[in-house]
Amino acid sequence: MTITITAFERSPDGGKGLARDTRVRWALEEVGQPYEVRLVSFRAMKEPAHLALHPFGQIPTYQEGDLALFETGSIVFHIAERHSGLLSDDANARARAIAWMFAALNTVEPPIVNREVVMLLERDKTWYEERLLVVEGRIRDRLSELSGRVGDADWLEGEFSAGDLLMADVLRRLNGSGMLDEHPNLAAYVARAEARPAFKRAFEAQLAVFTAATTG
Ligand code: GTB
Repeated sequence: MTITITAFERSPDGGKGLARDTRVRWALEEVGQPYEVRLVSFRAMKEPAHLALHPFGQIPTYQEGDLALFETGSIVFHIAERHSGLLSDDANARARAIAWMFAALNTVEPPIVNREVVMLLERDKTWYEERLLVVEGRIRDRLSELSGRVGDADWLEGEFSAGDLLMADVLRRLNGSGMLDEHPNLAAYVARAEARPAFKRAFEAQLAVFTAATTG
């Protein structure tokens, strides 16, 4: 059955792979599943046809036969459950990997997104610098904790898993901030993840959308 995901017609990141379709593309590449991409404009995302797939009018969505999913956590989990390569067959290892998936999305990603919101929408406020320090402090707390846990391991729980995929993709949003470099083991963790052939294919695929849009 054909898998179709949605992605931005024009990603505001200019092809840096920061929009969340990248993690879905990456998961599909890791398990060797081909997929098609339907590009949507910001306007189309808020129209009834897309809202039927995604109640919040966002990307990415995932369609496979009569199954339609939204939320990257659920999509990556679905892919990992249906195909081998992202979740261990061992029940406890699998449960721990799932815990890291939730940790990536519920504990680490929120302060990182908050920083982006502050930088995007609050830059003109008199209290901007002060607020940014507070928000970055919350990220630094999480990074210190995560760094302590990762130590010198390659991945969070032995083998690379869907937990690593989501965690690394979340941390990628800090590329260029300097904050990851404060923890060389986390910077190396993200670099290790980005060096995976599946990530590279996913990255190139999302970049191709941007390149086609700017040269076409
Ligand atoms: N919790 C949802 C999930 O994990 O699927 C969040 C989905 C989401 O935030 N989607 C964003 C979206 O559709 C795109 S990824 N936004 C449009 C809207 O809400 O109207 C977020 C994103 C967008 C752009 C950049 N960038 O340009 O750097 C980075 C991340």
